[in-house]
Amino acid sequence: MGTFRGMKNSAIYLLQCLLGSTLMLWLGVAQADVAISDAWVRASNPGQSVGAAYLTLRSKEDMTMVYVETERAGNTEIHSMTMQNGIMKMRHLEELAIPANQPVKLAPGSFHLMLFELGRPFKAGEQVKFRLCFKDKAGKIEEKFVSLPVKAAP
Ligand SMILES: [Cu+2]
Repeated sequence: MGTFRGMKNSAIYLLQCLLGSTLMLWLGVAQADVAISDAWVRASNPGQSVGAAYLTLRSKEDMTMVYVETERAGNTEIHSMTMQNGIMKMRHLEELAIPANQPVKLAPGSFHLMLFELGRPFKAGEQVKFRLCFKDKAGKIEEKFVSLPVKAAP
């Protein structure tokens, strides 16, 4: 525990992240020291296949968010959003940097978590579990489990 295993293993850690949390527990992946606030999932309508979730991330050390999943969506991506000639453009990011002591805000009109292949709709008042994976400066993967409340868009 706590020993530096070298950059070579970071790809293996990331693979563990993709393989799911049961295996993660067996392999002893550390809990990420990242604070989460202002977190919510946008309420969705029946038949809607795509949704969004928002949160603010804070870390005392440089961290990178590399993977997000929830059991309520078939696929989850980190997206950025910018205006280009009056048109909203979304881009899929492989990872999102969280510089030390600088909150990174995922909010409507900006960065967000895009949720694809939704099953049942997100109803206001529900809690939705997410697993977030982060990479620290040494390349070690750490995870964090959070429950996000569903809210109607403001
Ligand atoms: Cu998006």
